[in-house]
Amino acid sequence: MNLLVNGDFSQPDVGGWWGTFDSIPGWTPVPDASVGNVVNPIEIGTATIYGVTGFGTQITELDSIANDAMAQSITLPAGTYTLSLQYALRAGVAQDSGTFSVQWNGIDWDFHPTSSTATTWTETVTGAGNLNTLVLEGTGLSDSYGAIIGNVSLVPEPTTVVAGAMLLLPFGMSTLRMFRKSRTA
Ligand SMILES: [Ca+2]
Ligand SMILES: [Ca+2]
Repeated sequence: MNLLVNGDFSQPDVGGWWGTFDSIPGWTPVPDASVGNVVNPIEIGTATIYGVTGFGTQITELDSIANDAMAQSITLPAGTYTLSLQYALRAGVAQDSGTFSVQWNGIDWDFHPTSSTATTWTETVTGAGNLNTLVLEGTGLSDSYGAIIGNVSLVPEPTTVVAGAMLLLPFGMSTLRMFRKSRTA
C-alpha cells in the first residue's frame, strides 16, 4: 500500500513523450537550493527516452529546464515507515550533473548515481504523527539533464497501523489486552 500520491509519476500521462509542468498530481515544485532557491517546473517523461532501464513507464528528471525540486506533504499516524525509490543517471550525462538529494522531515540523504540502470534505495523513516514532507531535489550541474527518479513509495512498517488497517482495531486491541493479561499473570 503506497501512501504517496503519484509516486510512480504515471500522471500526467505524457503518451510516450515528455513534458514540464507547474504542478502534477501529488507533487508541488519547491525552491531548489542549488540554483539560488529558484522554483523550476517538474519534468515527467517516458523512461526509454532517457536511456535508462529498470524503471516503470514514466519517471521524473530532477533537472527539468534547470535543477528542480518537488515536494509531497502527507498526514500520517506516528510510527515507522519504509521509504523507497529508484534512481539512475540519465544515459550519456556526466556524473557531476546527476546528483540529487532526498529530504524527509528535514533529514537529508545525498546521492551520486553512476549508472543508467535503476538502483533501488530503501530507508526506514519516522512518521511525525501529523504533517510530514518528502522533497526530491536535483543538486548537480544545472543543465537540464541529470538524475532520473521513479517508483517513489512510502509503506507503513508492520508495527504502524494506518487507514484501512484501522478497521481491525477492535480485534487488535482485545488481542493486546489478552497479551497484557497473560504477561502480568
Ligand atoms: Ca530535463
Ligand atoms: Ca544536470
